[in-house]
Formats: sequence, C-alpha cells, structure tokens
Amino acid sequence: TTKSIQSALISVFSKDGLEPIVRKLHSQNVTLYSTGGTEDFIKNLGIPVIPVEDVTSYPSILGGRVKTLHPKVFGGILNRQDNESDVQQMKEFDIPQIDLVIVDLYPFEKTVASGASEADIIEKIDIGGISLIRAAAKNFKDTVIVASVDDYSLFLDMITNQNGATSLEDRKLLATKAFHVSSHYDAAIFNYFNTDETIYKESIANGQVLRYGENPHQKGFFFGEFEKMFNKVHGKELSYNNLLDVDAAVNLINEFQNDGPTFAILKHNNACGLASRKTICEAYLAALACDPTSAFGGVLIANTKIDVATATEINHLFCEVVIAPEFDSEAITILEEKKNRIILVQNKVALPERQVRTCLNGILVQDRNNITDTKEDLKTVTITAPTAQEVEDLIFASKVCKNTKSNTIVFAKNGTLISSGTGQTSRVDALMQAIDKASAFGFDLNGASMASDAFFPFPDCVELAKKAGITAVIQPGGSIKDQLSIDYCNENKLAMVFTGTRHFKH
Ligand code: 93A
Repeated sequence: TTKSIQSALISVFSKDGLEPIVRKLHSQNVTLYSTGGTEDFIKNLGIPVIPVEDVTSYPSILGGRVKTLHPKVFGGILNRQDNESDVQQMKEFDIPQIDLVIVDLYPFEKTVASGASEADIIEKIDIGGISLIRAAAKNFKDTVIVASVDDYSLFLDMITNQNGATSLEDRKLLATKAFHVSSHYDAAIFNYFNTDETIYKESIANGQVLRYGENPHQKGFFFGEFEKMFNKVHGKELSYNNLLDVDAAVNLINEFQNDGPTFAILKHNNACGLASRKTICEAYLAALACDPTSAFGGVLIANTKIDVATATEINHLFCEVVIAPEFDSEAITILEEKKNRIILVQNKVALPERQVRTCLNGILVQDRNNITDTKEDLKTVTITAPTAQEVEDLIFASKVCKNTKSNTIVFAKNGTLISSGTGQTSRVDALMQAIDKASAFGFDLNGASMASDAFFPFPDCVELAKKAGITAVIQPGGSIKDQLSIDYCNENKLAMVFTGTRHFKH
C-alpha cells in the first residue's frame, strides 16, 4: 500500500509555497505536468515540466474554462492499478499515469468578498480544479491529492519521511481533507447563489410542518425521524412545545432506565413530579402529589409498562402526552377516552450523541451530557456521612437536577421529588423557590436531600437548606469558597457529598 510518486499534475491558482514542493518532486525524478500559469512558474525555476496540452493534444480553450477537463487527464488520475481492464485501457488510449495531483482552486470566496462583478465571480467558479480534486480523492488507493496550500507542509513531511512515497493512510487522510475543501467550496458557491434563501425555504418545507412554532404567530417545523423513536398510537398532532417536552421527558426518564418503576410529569421541559415506587401506579400517584397544579396539561412518562390501574388514575388528569415503553392494551383503551391525548410507545433507541442549537448567525454543537452521578462518584466532604437512604435520594435528586433548567435546586426524599427551583438567575432564588413550593404543597422537608446543579459560591445555600430541614446535600464542589459551606455543614451536622461533575442546562 506504500506507493512512490513518479508523476504529478500541478495546477494552482496561487503559486505561494509551491517552490519547495516542486524542487522536492524534481529531486525525486518525478515527471511534472502542468497548466498555463503554473507551468510558467515551474519553468522559471529551471525545472522541466510538460504542458497538459501535450497530454490532451488540445489547447486551453474558452478563455481557460477548459484546460484539464479531458479523458487523458482524468483517466491518468482515476485508473485503478489493480484492475486489469483499467490497465489495458490505459495502454489502449495511451493515457499517462498521474500519481499525484496538486490543486489550489480559483479563489471564489475572496472574489465574492472583494465586491467583484457577477461576471468576474462566475469566472471564479473552478470546474476543472474541483474535478481534479474529487477524482484524485476518489482514487486515493492509487492517487495522492493535495487540495490546499494548507496541506503542503503535511505532504512534504510525508514524502520526505518516506523517501518520496506515501502510505494508504496518508492518501486517505489527504483525500478526507480534499473532500473538506471541495464541500466547503461548493457550499460557498451555493450561498452566493442562494441570496434570498430560496432553497432554505424549500428545504424547510420538506420538514414536518407543525401547526405553529412556540407561539401561534411563529412558523414551526420538525426535521427528524420521530417514528424511529416512537410509535404514536393515539391523539392529536404533536405541537412544537409538545416535541420539546417529549424530548425533555425521554432525557429525564433515561436517567432511571435501570431503576425500579419510575414515573415523571413534566411541564415546560422541567420535572414537576417524579417518583420511584414498587409499582408504576404508586409511582404515578406520588409524582402527581408533588405538584398537582403544574401537572395539569403536562407530559407524562414512565420507565416501565403502563397497566390498567395506572391508566385509570391517569385518566382523571388532563394531560397532553403519555409516554411509556409499553402499555397494556386495555390501558390504551382507557387513555384513548380523551380524543386529543397523545399516547406514545417509546422504542428502545439511543438518544443522539450530539446536541445542536442555533447561536447568533451560526449553530452550537455539543456532546450530550452523558454523565449520570452514581454512588461510586460521591465523595463525602463532611464529618457526617449521608445515610443509605440519603445516598439514594441524593443520586435521585442529582438526576433530576441534571435535567432541569439552571440554576436549579432539587429536593427529594424517599425516592420522590418534593420540589425544585428551576431556571433562576441566582442559586439562592432557586433554593427559595424550592422551599416555598415544598411548603405550598404541604411537604415536610425534615430529612430531605438537596441537589444543586453547580457549586455553592457562598455558604448561604447550606444555611438556608439547614433552616428548611435538609439533612444531606449533593453538589459538584469546586468553588474557592467550598470550605465555608463544608464548615457550616460540619457545625450543623449536615452531610454533604461532592460529585466533581457540574450539570448546567441552559
Ligand atoms: O476554468 S477551469 O475550471 N477549467 C479547467 O479545466 C481547469 N483546470 C484547472 N479551471 C481549471 N483549473 C484551475 O486553474 C485550477 O484549479 C487552478 O486554480 C488554476 C491554475 O491555472 P494556471 O496553472 O493556468 O495558473
């Protein structure tokens, strides 16, 4: 798979940086073919070069629009050396082998940026060069492609270290870079033509048209394969906001996939009820009790089969969507009583590894947050250690925290979400909201556990938590003032554990 280079076709717009490569190739006795300007450049270095016209027996025509576009050139680049009929045809048509192609494309983007006329811009759409790049990259098994000045030094290193040869890996890497160049180049041309976003509008129309976006005056579309993730058995069409809630719901319940029966209720992408119990029906009732006010019109999700008993209970609630991996058929019949209620059977498919959202005039991409805190990750930093039940509750609260808008504080007790503060601009506000909500729904916070999505910059959070009755705290740690919070916990017999993992969600 290591191949030496015996011949090269060089056609570059900018001659910058080319000299050392040409000299190197010449010193290795490589036969050089070239186009007009590049040919002059090489000749001026005193190095022999064969004009491509000698290969094609055609002059450069149409003002240079057709220079290299010829079967003798592309045959030399695209032939497969292990293919008998290719080898035979090379002889038959007297096609010279071309082992290496070096191209620097017409500077399309620069020309657009310079404010040139349309005619000048169109002339800078490289046809031959882009074809040379694609041909050589396609045939990377036999041909080397250097498609950008940026790759000159990489290529020089390759042939210097291997005495004029390249490995298959080298050639595939260069081909990858070449397709990056060609795809970027074509995208730039497309963007130039697509001034009024004609094609964008067409492609939007190919998405799933939603009734509207977040609000009735906004258009909305969904691009994706919903059917791969869910089998919709009943209900109205999902709205933009339904889809966002369903997304939040599957991400949240994913944290509990290895736990016992767990039921979650979400509103505006945050959990307003969540509980783990012996049966899914008990879990639902406990989740509902967390905040029955918010549950109205919510999205419901279970980590296990929804049975008749659970469906009967759910049926009392007005809710938009019910999701579960499985339903008893009778349970579906019960849930279908409400015409609009959406029932989704969730298929076992992995959640996407990347998350994408718009940002300014571009997009932001990140890996999904796939760290779930476990008992093994916990480091007790206080004299008092959490009890076994508290450890369970801390992990439970942390999983909710991770799936709640920052800043967030989550209270949990005995496998039940008690309350949370969500999407607040200060952590103290999130904490106070959680305390207020707990008391509004008549919960006793004594002995409850608290999770925070990020560290405490001051000891005020543990002070407020202690006064509210909290006995165990989970947080990432990492503030320069961690010790103040630890000291307060020690003086007041609170248990606190650090996870080392922050769980912001914005
Ligand atoms: O006008 S083209 O699209 N037609 C061609 O056949 C062709 N072949 C190479 N432009 C073509 N090229 C481009 O010419 C190369 O991509 C390079 O940018 C330029 C090199 O021309 P010269 O060697 O005459 O300076």
